[in-house]
Amino acid sequence: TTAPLDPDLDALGRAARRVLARNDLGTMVAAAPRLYPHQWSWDAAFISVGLARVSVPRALTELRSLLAAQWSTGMIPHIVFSPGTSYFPGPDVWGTDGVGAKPAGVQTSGICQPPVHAIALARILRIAAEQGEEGEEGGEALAEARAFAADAVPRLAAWHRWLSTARDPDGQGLVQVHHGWESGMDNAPRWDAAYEAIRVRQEQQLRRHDTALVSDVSERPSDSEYQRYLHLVAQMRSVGYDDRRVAEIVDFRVGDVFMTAILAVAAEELAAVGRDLGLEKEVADQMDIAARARAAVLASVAPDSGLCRDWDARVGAWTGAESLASFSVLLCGGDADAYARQRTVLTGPRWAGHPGLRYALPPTLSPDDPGFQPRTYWRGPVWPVMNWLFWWALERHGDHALADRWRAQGLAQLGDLAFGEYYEPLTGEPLGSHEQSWTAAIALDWIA
Ligand code: 9WN
Repeated sequence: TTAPLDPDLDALGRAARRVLARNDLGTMVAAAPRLYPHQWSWDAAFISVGLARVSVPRALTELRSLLAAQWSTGMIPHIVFSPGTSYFPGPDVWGTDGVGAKPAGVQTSGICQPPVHAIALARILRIAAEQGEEGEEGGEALAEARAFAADAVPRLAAWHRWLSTARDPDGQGLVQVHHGWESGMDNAPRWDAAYEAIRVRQEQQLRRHDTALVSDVSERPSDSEYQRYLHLVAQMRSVGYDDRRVAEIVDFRVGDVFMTAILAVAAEELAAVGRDLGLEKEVADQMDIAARARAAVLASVAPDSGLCRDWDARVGAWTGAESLASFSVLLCGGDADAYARQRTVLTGPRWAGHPGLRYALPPTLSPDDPGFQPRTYWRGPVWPVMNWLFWWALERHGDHALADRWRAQGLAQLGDLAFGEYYEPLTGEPLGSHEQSWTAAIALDWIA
């Protein structure tokens, strides 16, 4: 079944609210009802934007819960575990309980995810302001959001600082990830070379639930991919998740251009919020972080293709595998020519303009790429939440015509009311988890 081209937006909105309400565990929304029964870092940020369309206070609670799990280093962990539900790898595998940097009383993983949180905070403040100015009728939401922001800005500033220091030990400029999970694009082909170089000496017992929860195991990463994922977790655990030690010993250390582009815009969004609240101390620092991140993204652009590349820090070489992340200049801008060139390729027949696509939206890999797998996770499917992120960035750059087109196509895709985690780009079939929270959240933001 595929969605109609003119979805009923009222029905879509009602269904999206139901998904968020059903996945709400109280002070955190599970990323998905069965597959991901905990709070995920970047999911929580996107989810909070959708929640703000329903209730600004509930949206703030979502970010407050996540920030309560922030490590003293500044790192926001990629999972905050809810009690008593199953997911593999769970807290026993991560073994973060004795780690001094982790706040007591919460169970978390020991890695991070892309820093979209300040983007969410700025958007929530905007949504709150639409309900009324402070001190005027309807202004309670904005008052509450601004009070929350006064507390959140220094925390998010520390998070960004950690990314730009602890995660750039060589001063190369790109934010380094130690695990594909940190990129949020777990098994994207851009990580293949780094993963292939890993020798797993001791296979671990896999207690996966995910493969039983999707209709077809090929929608998920393979067991041999999971062995590598767990090998990296074991390495980080063996040195107590100490930033410096991990950077020395871990078998995966890649400068992630997409994460860096997100940091550039998130730091600017945070600076703007800080300025608005009179928190001048943070503003200059965040603008520096943004400038450095943006420069690193632009320096990654390959002269021949015009596309962005990641940096394999262990090998000391660019890795140029083409993927959605190759278009990171569309997120952070900074060079009109580079932007225009990437925009032309991404909207052209190799990508979102591919004639075989059900909807004219960018998939995670070009259908013309020999490695294109239309049903397999980050190796081909189209992810609604990525469409929202690119839409948001296009709007920010004033690229409204394309933004409008992608929003319309993105809404059409969601008209099936499945709220798929990802979609088969050629047929429009929902894949992975259904009732995925961030998919419902971005639908609510789009139709507001
Ligand atoms: C591992 C929750 C998360 C997303 C990621 C997505 C997937 C987890 C998994 O689900 O990753 O973090 O178990 O596969 O790749 O982007 O945040 O929705």
